[in-house]
Amino acid sequence: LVVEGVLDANDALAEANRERFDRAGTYVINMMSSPGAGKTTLLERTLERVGDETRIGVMEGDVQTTLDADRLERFGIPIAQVNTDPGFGGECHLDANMVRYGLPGLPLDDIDVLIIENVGNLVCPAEFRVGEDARIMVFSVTEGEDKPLKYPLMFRSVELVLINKIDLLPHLDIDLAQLHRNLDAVNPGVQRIELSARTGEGVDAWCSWLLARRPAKVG
Ligand SMILES: Nc1nc2c(ncn2[C@@H]2O[C@H](COP(=O)(O)OP(=O)(O)OP(=O)(O)O)[C@@H](O)[C@H]2O)c(=O)[nH]1
Ligand SMILES: [Mg+2]
Repeated sequence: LVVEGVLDANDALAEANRERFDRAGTYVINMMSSPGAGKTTLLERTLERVGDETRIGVMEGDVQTTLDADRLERFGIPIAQVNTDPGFGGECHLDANMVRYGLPGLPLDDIDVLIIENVGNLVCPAEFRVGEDARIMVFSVTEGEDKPLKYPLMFRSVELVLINKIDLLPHLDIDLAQLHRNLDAVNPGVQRIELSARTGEGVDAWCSWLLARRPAKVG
């Protein structure tokens, strides 16, 4: 009962965030993954490719440090850092209230696409809506083909799975065909793109997905 109450309160705040995003005409992506799956690296590759074509802003969610925000600083884009420790009890996810807390640092009117890099965690972030338009996840092939079955909530809650680090496949035992079957078992037909944030293979397909979602903002 208590948990349900918490989630209701979160949904109300998520709705308020949503209204702010809509008013600014900003498309918001909640990017989730296990720690180290490659979210920040993929953001770097993305900004290198399409940073000139669309105005991207980033909100970095981390338990501690500004290390990820520092990595993106060279792009000169709007970045807001939200640390869950201290301030939010060291939580393992961003919730709608934390995203609201980070919003004053972002000029939403000048941002076409806001990418929220959630705290690295394969469970908690999926439980909290933050007012996003799309939820996506980065999955590293080093994690193993069984993960969709073991952590179904995350895989079920996203509309796109970016299967990252495919450059490492020759060194791994992962059964990629079984991974795809497991994805279909928990989220039938979910869109997926195989890529490598290291070599850049497949990153253009992801950028096309992103640009197709970009709102037509005027003024
Ligand atoms: N081989 C290989 N390494 C990668 C790839 N993408 C990311 N990495 C490496 O994986 C490590 C973690 O990458 P990050 O981008 O920091 O991952 P993250 O998901 O942002 O991590 P957290 O924010 O801490 O959850 C780094 O050493 C990256 O260089 C890839 O496609 N191939
Ligand atoms: Mg990161």
